[in-house]
Amino acid sequence: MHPVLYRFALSGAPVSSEPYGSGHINGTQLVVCDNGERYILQHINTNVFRQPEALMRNIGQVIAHLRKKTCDPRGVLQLVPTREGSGFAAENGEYWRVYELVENSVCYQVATCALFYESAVAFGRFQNQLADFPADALVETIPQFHDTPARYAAFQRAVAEDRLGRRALLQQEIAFVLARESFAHTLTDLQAAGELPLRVTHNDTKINNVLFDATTNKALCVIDLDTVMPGLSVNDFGDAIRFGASTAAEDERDLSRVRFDLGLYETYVKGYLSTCGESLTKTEKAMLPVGAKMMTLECGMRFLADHLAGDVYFQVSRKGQNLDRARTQFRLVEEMEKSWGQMHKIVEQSH
Ligand code: ADP
Ligand code: GN1
Ligand code: MG
Repeated sequence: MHPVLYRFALSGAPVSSEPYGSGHINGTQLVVCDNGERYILQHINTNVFRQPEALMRNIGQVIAHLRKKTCDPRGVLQLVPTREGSGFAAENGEYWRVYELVENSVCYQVATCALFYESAVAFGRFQNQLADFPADALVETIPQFHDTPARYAAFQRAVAEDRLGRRALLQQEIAFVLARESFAHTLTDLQAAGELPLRVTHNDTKINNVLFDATTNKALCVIDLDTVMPGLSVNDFGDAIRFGASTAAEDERDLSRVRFDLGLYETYVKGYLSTCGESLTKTEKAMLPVGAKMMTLECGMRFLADHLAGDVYFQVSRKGQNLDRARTQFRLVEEMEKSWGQMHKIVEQSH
């Protein structure tokens, strides 16, 4: 048992603590107490999150706001304070937090169509419930996270540096990105012109960051709030599409298996707009397809830049994995471009 547990105001004495779930960032443990109560203990990864105290302030504020709008006790994560009343415990530069376990819940790594719809309902509700929260009160825990022109500039630097001499073999992929430079500015330009509002965004809108009711498979709540930051709603939407509306894994090598599934896209649009359609502006709705393509292109650029730099950010388990990842993203971008008219039509017909 980790001694830090005794600093939290648990309802009983902890009797076991075991690794739990399949998250890749934080260390997550399931804690069981002698009275049967169960908790989630998380060790915050301070290599990824450099400002853990600001991060915990963000989470605390967002949870408090969501709580005001949610009747279901399982509808929002609940932090367990330390005995001194803090939302986290710090020990020798290590940071810990405890959540109440959401009972009778399940987390899926792979989506079916019905689960994908439900995840859209959950992320839409999250956006809707936070629409009146002052997004600029949150700290940008990873600065310029979805500043696509800044990501583009970083990509250009990686190409220029060509640290491992890989550039010569990547002419096609590099040209693919360079041809889309002006597109990369679309959303940041609209934001600068005041046409897209700053929102509270989640920034990791995958299906495995939603808990579902184990009996009904209805979405209960959004978890993994570490990357909650000010941002653009369409980017959260876009990241969910990038990951969830592909027919293949992110690192698939056989590109003939990588398709952008318009049916899954439509499913997500419908679920998302069913819960947040009313709080999005006309421009935000119109820009949903742009968000999908932007997040896919941006992620592809990040993978390719990392491949050029020698795999320093995204972990690889085999040689060339970041290049494979970049290629799947570019294939999806191409497919979105072919379906561009339909992508817009689906949004127009869904609200
Ligand atoms: P990571 O940043 O590592 O992905 P998450 O916060 O997503 O960490 O948590 C990892 C896993 O732990 C989740 O996928 C989920 O299975 C489980 N989990 C996290 N919080 C809770 C909770 N409050 N109740 C039940 N399960 C949870
Ligand atoms: C990272 O850790 P994971 O897989 O949830 C990355 C995302 C990328 C994703 C691509 C903090 O997320 O932005 O879309 O990889 N998160 C961070 O697989 O950089
Ligand atoms: Mg997670």
